[in-house]
Amino acid sequence: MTFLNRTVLAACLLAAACTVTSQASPRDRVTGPGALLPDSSGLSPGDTYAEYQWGLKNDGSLQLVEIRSQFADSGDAYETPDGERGPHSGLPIPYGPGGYQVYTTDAAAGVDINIEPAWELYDASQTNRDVVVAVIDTGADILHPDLRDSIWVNGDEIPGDGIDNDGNGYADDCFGWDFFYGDPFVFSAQSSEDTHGTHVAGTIAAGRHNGGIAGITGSEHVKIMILKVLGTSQGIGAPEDVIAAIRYAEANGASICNLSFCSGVYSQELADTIQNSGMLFVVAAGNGDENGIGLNIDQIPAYPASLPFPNVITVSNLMFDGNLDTSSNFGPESADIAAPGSYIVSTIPGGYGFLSGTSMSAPMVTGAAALLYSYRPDYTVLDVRDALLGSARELTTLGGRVATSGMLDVGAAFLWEKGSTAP
Ligand SMILES: [Ca+2]
Ligand SMILES: [Ca+2]
Ligand SMILES: [Ca+2]
Repeated sequence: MTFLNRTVLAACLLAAACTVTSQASPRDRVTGPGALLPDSSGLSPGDTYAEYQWGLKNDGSLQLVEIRSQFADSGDAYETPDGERGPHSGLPIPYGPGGYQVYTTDAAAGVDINIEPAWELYDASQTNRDVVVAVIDTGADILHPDLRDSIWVNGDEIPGDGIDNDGNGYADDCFGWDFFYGDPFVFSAQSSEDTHGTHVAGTIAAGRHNGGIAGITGSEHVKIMILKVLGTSQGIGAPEDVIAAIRYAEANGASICNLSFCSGVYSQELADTIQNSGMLFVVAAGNGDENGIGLNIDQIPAYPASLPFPNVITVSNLMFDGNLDTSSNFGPESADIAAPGSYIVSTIPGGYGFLSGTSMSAPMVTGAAALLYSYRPDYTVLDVRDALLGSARELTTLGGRVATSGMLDVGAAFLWEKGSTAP
C-alpha cells in the first residue's frame, strides 16, 4: 500500500487495471475536473496539474509513504513441483500492531529534467520546425481535451469512406492505425486498454497553458502519430505489428518513435527494421523481474532495450529521490540515460492519472528529443541523441547503471554544442 503526500493525491483512487507487457504499473489516478487546483509551482501557468509534475520541476516537497507487511508472501511455500502455485494457503493474515512497517521516500529538490530554460529558448524562437512523433503503444484518447490539438492528422486521407485515398496502403487512417485489431480506430472508449498510450502521449505532447498537465513539447509544432500495437487489458503485442508500425511511421513522416514496451524475445526482423530506419527510437529499459526487481540488461537482454544501435536511446526509471527505481532495468552498456518515471501524472482516457515505470521515463526523453529537434532545424536525429546523452547530468547514484551515469537535462541539451563528445 502506498501513499503520496500532497493535498490532491490524498483523494486518489487506486486503479484496478494492470498492464503486463507494456512497461507501466498503474498506481493512483485522479479523474474529472473536481480535482483541479491552480498550479502553485509556477512551472506552467494555466496547467492545473503541473504542480504534481515532479519530473519537470521537483521542489522536494513530495514524500512517498509505503506501508509494507513484515511477513513474506506465503505463496511460494505452496508451489507445486512444476512451478505452479497452489490454492490459497488459508494461513491467518498477519494483521495487527507490528505486522506492518512504514517506509518513507523523500523527494530531492532539483531531481528533474530542468525543462524551464529549454522552454524559454523554445518559446522565444521563430524557427521551430514541425515534428511528428510516433507513439507505438496501445491506442490513445485522441479526443482528450489536453491531447486533441497534439494529434497528428493525415490530411490526405478522407475518413470513413472505406477508401485508401492517399494510397499508403491503409484505408481511412486519419490519425494513425490500429495494427493490433487491423482497423483505423486508434482509441477504444469502451475499454481501458488505451490508458498506457494515452499517458505516454500526454507526457510528450499534452497542451501547455490549457489546463491539466503540461506536455514537454506542447501541441504547436509537435504532433503524435498514434500507432496501436498493444491490446487487451494485458497490453500484449506481436513483433510483426511493431515492424509494420515502424514502417508506417517512417513512410508517413515521423522522425522519432517512442517504444515503451519490452520483451525477452529477440526478433531479428524487428532489430533489422530499427537499425535500418532513419528515425530515432526512444525505448523503455523495462521493469525488472516478476518480483519487480530491476535487471542488468547487459547480462539478461530485453528487447528492444538491449539493441546496441546508434539510433536507439534506452531509458531507465529515476525516482524522485535521485535513485533508480528499484524496479528499473539498468545496464552500463545497454541503458543510456535515466529519466523520471515513478508517480508520473499524465493524461488517461477521460482524465488524468499517475502511472509508474520505465514506460513513463521513455516519453520524457522522447518529448525532450522532439522539442530539441524542433528547436534546431539544423540537427539530425542523431545530433539530438548526441545532445541528450552528451548533456546528461551525472548523478553518483547512476554510476555503473546507465552509460552516461546521468539523467535527462533538457536545459543542458539546449546549450550543447554540436561536435562535443558524446558517449
Ligand atoms: Ca491511407
Ligand atoms: Ca478514406
Ligand atoms: Ca495542458
